[in-house]
Amino acid sequence: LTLGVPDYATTTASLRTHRAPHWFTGGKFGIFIHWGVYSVPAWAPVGEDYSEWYWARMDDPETATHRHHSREWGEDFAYDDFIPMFTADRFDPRDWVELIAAAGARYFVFTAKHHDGFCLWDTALSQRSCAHLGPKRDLLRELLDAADRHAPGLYQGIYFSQPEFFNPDAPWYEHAPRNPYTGESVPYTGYTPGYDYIHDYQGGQTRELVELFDPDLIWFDISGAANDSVHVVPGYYNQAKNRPAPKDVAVNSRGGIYAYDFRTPEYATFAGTVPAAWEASRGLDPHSYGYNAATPEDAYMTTTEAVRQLVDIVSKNGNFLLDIGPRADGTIPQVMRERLTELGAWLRVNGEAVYDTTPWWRAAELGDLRFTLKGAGAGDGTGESDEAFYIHALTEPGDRLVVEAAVPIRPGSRVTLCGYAEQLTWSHDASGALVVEVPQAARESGSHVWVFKV
Ligand code: FUL
Repeated sequence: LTLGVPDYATTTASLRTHRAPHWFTGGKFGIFIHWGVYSVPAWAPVGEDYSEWYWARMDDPETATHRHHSREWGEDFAYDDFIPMFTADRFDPRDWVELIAAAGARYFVFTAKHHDGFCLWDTALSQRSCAHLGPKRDLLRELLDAADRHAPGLYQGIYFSQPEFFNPDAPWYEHAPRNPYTGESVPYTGYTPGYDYIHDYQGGQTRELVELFDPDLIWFDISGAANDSVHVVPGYYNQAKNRPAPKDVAVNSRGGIYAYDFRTPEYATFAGTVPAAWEASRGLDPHSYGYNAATPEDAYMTTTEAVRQLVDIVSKNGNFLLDIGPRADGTIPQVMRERLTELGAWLRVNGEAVYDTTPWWRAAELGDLRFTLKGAGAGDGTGESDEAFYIHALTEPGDRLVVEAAVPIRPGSRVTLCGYAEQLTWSHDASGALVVEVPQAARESGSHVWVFKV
């Protein structure tokens, strides 16, 4: 007797039975892409604010962005005047997905609509989109098609902002359609007015994204008391589940309901291991997801910092969603390309200690050391199958690595360093700490984070 899996119902109780899929919890590393009209001004006070918040900031006379805007573009230049300059004329979706795959990411998340309400797909519910304005192309469609063809292993995520800054139909902005700072009315280029914002428009657009693109993940943002998630998400789960070839999908914690697959700390991580699935995101930029042309190259996260962050997060049971901000023309700044390429090179050598691992629940961290493990009897010293215990040194080890923890190792266990061919000699010192001899050649063969395998 085989029982069918029941459909999800439109209740949070039902939605709370859903879990983050294995491709997500095992995937560990994704690339976030923030791209939109805000990529035209591409400005925020460096290290302090998000460039994708440009519109909200430029209208507030108190802000550095307001001063910058008046100086560069003039008081009368409205945010929507940037739309024609969002050209995407050098957007090469194949290049993007190949770069993401080469970075060793297992999935990506693309901003279909950010808070400015400008849609990067051809939505039937408004003409405020890249299909009718700016590039006059369906950018999301092009990206996902390129991923299907050129990076078929990558899982595809869609970011969707539930609120819009100045939407004239939005119920939660009592000042809408007025600028909250100046009281001026805000023209809203391309938007088709008259919808019930929550049910017809926000909910409608989410349903549309599900039906048109069948994404592997929905990354809601901001949420709010008013949302239609309890009606939209079951349809999404059921569509994935009831396909001829069922697939597992994920929804993040920002859809405004207490039912989600993973939590989403932003420019932050957890101090210790957290059992429920989570995903930390941040930009390579010191404090922006969208491109900030004012950020000097040396302020970007280095590859070493990014690899350390990835390892730290994974050792605590999280995923790392690392963000890039392409330029308005669709090119990806060289500094971002370099970081991603170097991350990929590190992951090709050390990825076995990252993907599909679990944290070592007994110790998330020990100074500069982190731990992950793999396989049922991981680290029991039998050397069976791919069972392994990994020690990650976040800084270059000296000639002896001392691990003051109850590492599962026993006589006859082999210790190696990922990327280095020779076996390493190990012992226990008088206090019981594991001591691994690390010859100079071994140290020099590593970079960013050194991974020891027991
Ligand atoms: C936040 C947004 O306000 C930011 O602009 C960015 O999209 C981040 C991932 O989520 O809530």
